[in-house]
This record gives sequence, C-alpha cells and structure tokens, in this order.
Amino acid sequence: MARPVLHIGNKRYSSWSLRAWLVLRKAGIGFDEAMVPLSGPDLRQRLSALSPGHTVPVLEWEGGVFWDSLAIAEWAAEQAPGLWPQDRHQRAVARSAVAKMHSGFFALRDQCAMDLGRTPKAVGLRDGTRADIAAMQALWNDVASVDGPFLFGAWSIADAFFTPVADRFRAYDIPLHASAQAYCDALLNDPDFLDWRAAALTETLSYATDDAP
Ligand SMILES: N[C@@H](CCC(=O)N[C@@H](CS)C(=O)NCC(=O)O)C(=O)O
Repeated sequence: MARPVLHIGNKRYSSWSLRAWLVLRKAGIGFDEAMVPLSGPDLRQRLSALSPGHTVPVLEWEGGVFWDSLAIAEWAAEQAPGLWPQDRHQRAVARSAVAKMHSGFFALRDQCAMDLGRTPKAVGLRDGTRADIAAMQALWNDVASVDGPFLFGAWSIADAFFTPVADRFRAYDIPLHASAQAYCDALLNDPDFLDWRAAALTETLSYATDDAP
C-alpha cells in the first residue's frame, strides 16, 4: 500500500487530528505526518489549499485527499479489521456513540477546549457544559462493556473519539463517577496517546486556555 500522509493540527490542541492519528496508529498503518500550524492570518487559505474540507485532519493517499476524522477512521477500518467491535450489535452501538461525539456535546467542546499542556484547573462550568458532562457519563455507562478497560472491551474507534474528552476532564479538573474516571484513566494511559502527548508538550504554539472562564 502506498504510504499515506496524515495532515494534522498542533498536537496540543487539535482533538480531531488526535482521533484520526490514534486510529491509524492502532490500525498498524505506516504513515507520515505533516503539521499544519493552526494559527496565522493565512490559516484558512492553507487549509483550503489542502482539501475541500478546509479542516484537519486530512489524509493524502494514492494521489488523492480526503478529510474528516470519521471518514479517515472508516478508511482505516477498511484496511485493518478489528478497529470496530467484533459483535455486530456492539459495532452498531459503537458507531452510534462515535456519531454522537462527532456531531454533539457542543457546550463541552466550546467551553473546555482540548489543551494537553494545561495544568488541571477547574472553571465555572456553564449549564450546557454540565449537561454535556452528565450526558457523556450516562452514554458511557449505558454502552460500556464489562470485558475490558475500553468502552467495548478491546480498544476500538470509539475510544479514539473519546480520548480528547478524557483529557478535557483531566485539564478542567472535572469530577467524574468512578466508572467514568476508570475509563478516562485507561484512555489517558494508552501508550499511543502518551506518545502523542509527549510530542504535544514539545510544541511552542500556546493559547490561553488557562484563562478560560
Ligand atoms: N468534523 C471534522 C472537524 C475538524 C476540525 O474542526 N478540525 C479543526 C482542528 S481540531 C480545524 O481544522 N480547525 C481549523 C478551522 O476550522 O479553521 C473532523 O471530524 O475532522
């Protein structure tokens, strides 16, 4: 297979890039990385030049480009079986959970931006953010398997989609139910995530999420 190139944003802040990157890593697909710094007046122009999606992540492969973390995850799942749960009912539920993450939880995403370099610090949570935090834990509780540390037992694409959430809960010092905390701990101790995080902490771009209200 031609070696793909994954275009990603700054590792410290780009949660959608992290999701796609984790999936490719877990798939065992060899790929090169290209960084698109998510700052500067020409950002929109650079993203537009990269793909019709105007966002990162973008995957460049066999002369074409495609974009969106979920599309990239589905492409990886075609190359490497096992990224979704084996059981077809669980697989359908896993896709539902991922869809919910991909198209929801806007208040949490808005107030608690991913910042892997943030020292844990609580903020005054808005009502919508609190509702999202409760809904996230309820979702995990409703779908969780008891067969392993991850949401459906063995690691799956669903876990890639929730890894940035686990770090938001850490970074904004958000108390969780015991089972949700155990799940977040498993995500944050995953060796591939730790590789990403170590690289993120060497980056120089820094926004002021410390000052989040
Ligand atoms: N639905 C897209 C969202 C991608 C996205 O919003 N990426 C952010 C970086 S994490 C981005 O490119 N932001 C730059 C911009 O929107 O100008 C996906 O799943 O990949």
